[in-house]
Amino acid sequence: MSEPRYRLVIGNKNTSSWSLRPWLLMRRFLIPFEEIAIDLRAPDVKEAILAHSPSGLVPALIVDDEMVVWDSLAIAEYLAEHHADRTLWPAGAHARAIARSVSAEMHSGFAALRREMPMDFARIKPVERAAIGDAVEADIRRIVTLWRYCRQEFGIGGPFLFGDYTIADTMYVPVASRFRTYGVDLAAFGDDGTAAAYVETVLSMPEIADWRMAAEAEVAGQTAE
Ligand SMILES: N[C@@H](CCC(=O)N[C@@H](CS)C(=O)NCC(=O)O)C(=O)O
Repeated sequence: MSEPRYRLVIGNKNTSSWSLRPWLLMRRFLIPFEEIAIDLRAPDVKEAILAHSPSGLVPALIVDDEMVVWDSLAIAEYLAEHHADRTLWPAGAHARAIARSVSAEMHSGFAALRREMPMDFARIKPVERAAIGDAVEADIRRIVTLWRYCRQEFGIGGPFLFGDYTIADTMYVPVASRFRTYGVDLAAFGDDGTAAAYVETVLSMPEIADWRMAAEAEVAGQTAE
């Protein structure tokens, strides 16, 4: 059976955190795809996205020009189901259930962190500890707890949340980027070094270097405008 033709509709690499998730998942698991890039700052952005994605949001995955899967987590689930030979979710029912729980928690939660510290992948702009409010602090503390728990309970076989890289990591990579670019000292939020090491691990992935290069080019282009 031939591989499906995948086209992934994504937004700007510097700011579109939801786009980064399936992009990284596909790159990491060597699932070939073409990119359809939408400039989310363009005046006709809604029409441009709606030409591909019925939700009017990115990311969306076009399969064989026949169907569209939209929403980052639905795309991840679709790929896990259709590439069952690759462990996009961890092996083992217990680990899989926890990986799904932490992924869903990211997908539906951490509103304060997302609002106050939007992904700005290629710009370093540290925030003072005193400027971090209670709601963002609670989000950061919860993420540190969750990362420590996954690493300790399930991470024995490798440096990622469940050992090897899975969908759970893909969901949290944009958070790691925020901690880096906003200069968040995770030790001040309950980290014993585990979460800081995890940030280092995910941001050192070679696929992330490619994404960062593109994000930096975008930012340089905007500065020149
Ligand atoms: N729950 C969605 C969120 C998608 C989303 O909010 N995408 C943003 C970009 S990161 C978007 O398409 N914004 C375009 C707009 O609002 O016009 C997912 O997980 O894919």
